[in-house]
Amino acid sequence: MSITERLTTAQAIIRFLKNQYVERDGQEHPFFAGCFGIFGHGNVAGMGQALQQNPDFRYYQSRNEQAMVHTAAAYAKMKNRLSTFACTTSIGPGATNMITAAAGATINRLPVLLLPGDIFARRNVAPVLQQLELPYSQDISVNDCFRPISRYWDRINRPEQIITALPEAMRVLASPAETGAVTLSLPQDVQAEATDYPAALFEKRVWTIPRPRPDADLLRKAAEWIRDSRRPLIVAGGGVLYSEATAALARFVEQTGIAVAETQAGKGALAYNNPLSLGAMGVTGTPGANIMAREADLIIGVGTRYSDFTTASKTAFQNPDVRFVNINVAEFDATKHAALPLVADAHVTLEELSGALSDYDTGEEYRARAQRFNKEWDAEVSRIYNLEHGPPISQGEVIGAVNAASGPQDVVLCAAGSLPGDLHKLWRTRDPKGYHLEYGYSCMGYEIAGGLGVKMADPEREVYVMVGDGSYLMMSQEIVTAVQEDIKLNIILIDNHGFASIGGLSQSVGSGGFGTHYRYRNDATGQLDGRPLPVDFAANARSLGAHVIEAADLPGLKAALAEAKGQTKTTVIVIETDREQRVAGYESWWDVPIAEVSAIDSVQRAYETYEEAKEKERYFL
Ligand SMILES: Cc1ncc(C[n+]2csc(CCOP(=O)(O)OP(=O)(O)O)c2C)c(N)n1
Ligand SMILES: [Mg+2]
Repeated sequence: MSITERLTTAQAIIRFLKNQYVERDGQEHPFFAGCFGIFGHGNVAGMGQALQQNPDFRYYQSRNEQAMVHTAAAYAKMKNRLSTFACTTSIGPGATNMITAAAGATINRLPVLLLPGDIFARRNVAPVLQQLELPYSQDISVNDCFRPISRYWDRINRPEQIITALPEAMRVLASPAETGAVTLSLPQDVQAEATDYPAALFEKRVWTIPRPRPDADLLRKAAEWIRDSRRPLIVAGGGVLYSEATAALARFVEQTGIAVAETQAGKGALAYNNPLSLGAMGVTGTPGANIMAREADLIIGVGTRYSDFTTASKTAFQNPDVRFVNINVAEFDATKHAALPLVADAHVTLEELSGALSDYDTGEEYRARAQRFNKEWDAEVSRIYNLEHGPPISQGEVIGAVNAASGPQDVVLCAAGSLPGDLHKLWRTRDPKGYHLEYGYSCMGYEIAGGLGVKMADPEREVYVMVGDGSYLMMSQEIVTAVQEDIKLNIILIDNHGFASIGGLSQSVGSGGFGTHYRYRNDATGQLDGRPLPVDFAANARSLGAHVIEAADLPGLKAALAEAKGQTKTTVIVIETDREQRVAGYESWWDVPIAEVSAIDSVQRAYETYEEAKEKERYFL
């Protein structure tokens, strides 16, 4: 007779999760660091009860369901996807609050396990509080909204269904190619129901994260393409970091002399001062990266999904003969741009390519040119770091001060606004995990919640969360969670009275910044162009339990950053900046459609330049 154990569905889920491990390169890691949750009637008696009786699977409280998924995703990103959190919520709004961050996790290819409560499977008491009723079906709840943004989605209508659902959930979460948000919808009655589970379900399982090698013929061909190219360029994406391939990349680059441009997720793949580092690529890129990309006859994309910010809306690669070799563990990404696809792990593929290219070098001229770009860019960064603007000072100076104050191992973190572009260009990254940008979804509100996840993943590093006033107002409440867990974040809050980023964009499309300032409604104009709104960010952060320092100028900011270093609790530094003192764009373009007809002259003019620029967009077939 097989051995069974009588548990509720929720208890069995926790028992299973506790026993899941992943292994890569011979090293084993527990896959789940615990469970974030906010309780309501949809999970308090099910998952809540199960967590209570499993204190070794730690429960973390959050202020907002979206935030806790950001935290889990940031944690997973920092751990190179080898570990994450589960997230439990009530039904209805508690569940759907997770959707925004779940989409972010899937887009960024980061594993998170979502366990939203769901309406009664039993149905007799329907409609329950917070239930969506539809006249045409009883088989739908708001949790069906998770389907398009989940890499695996299931609804558990009977306790025994988890016996087959949980291993599938793990297969997807642990797969470098498939990973993203995984949703198991848990009807509130089913969570609390018990059955006899096979004991084997709870045995320790180790999921091996493989390092698939490329097809031998394709690898040979890729080496030929590289040998034949005169102007190759590597585009390094997040996959380089997740695969822990940065040292292999540095060796490959040193050996071959091929220069590297980095995407937002790939920044840090190469140290900023490596002579073959061209820095940021694309819309928010450096002149060197964008000029060399424009001329390149071969792009070697490593672990990149080629977002429009990387490809400058498909205008970045202008050489008529350009070809692509893509190294990617996901076939979906490997085949983009009609590339020669090396569907494989970045680390082992770079090593195999190194072996196949022992006779290859880009040559002195190429190397010298890349090095010149690297040096010139560093001088430009220094110029922007030391602008001596204002006060209010410039955002570039703030970035310079934070970079100087942070140690090489420390982490800067950001997600939305004008900061990501400026950081992509200006941050001097000294460690592969030193730069953490959520720029797949660029979700305002990720910053502080994400900072929490990074610090939980690596408490030894100082974490510098850089957040705009707009993002802060959208989601800052996780300061409370940081205080609750005694987790120290350094939060640099940049107050520029609204949306510098979208304000600038609005100007560039001819709309003059409409709707992007934080100002009172003006009775005279009827518009939002009155006095500035009187938000007291320092008082706000202090009220949540943070230590707060207000800085008025650059010396004040530097002193604040020094003081923050000595602090043991989460510290918020508030600094006002001049939103009009922007960092320029360099040799790139972004497709933001402009009104084809308009009553406003500036829009008409912007449309004409837009039409012209759009002609550079290419298909790669
Ligand atoms: C959740 C969400 N809503 C809207 C946007 C579009 N958006 C991008 S940046 C931005 C403004 C950000 O303002 P702030 O944080 O103050 O940064 P700043 O632009 O001033 O640098 C907006 C609204 C977004 N990225 N995320
Ligand atoms: Mg702002």
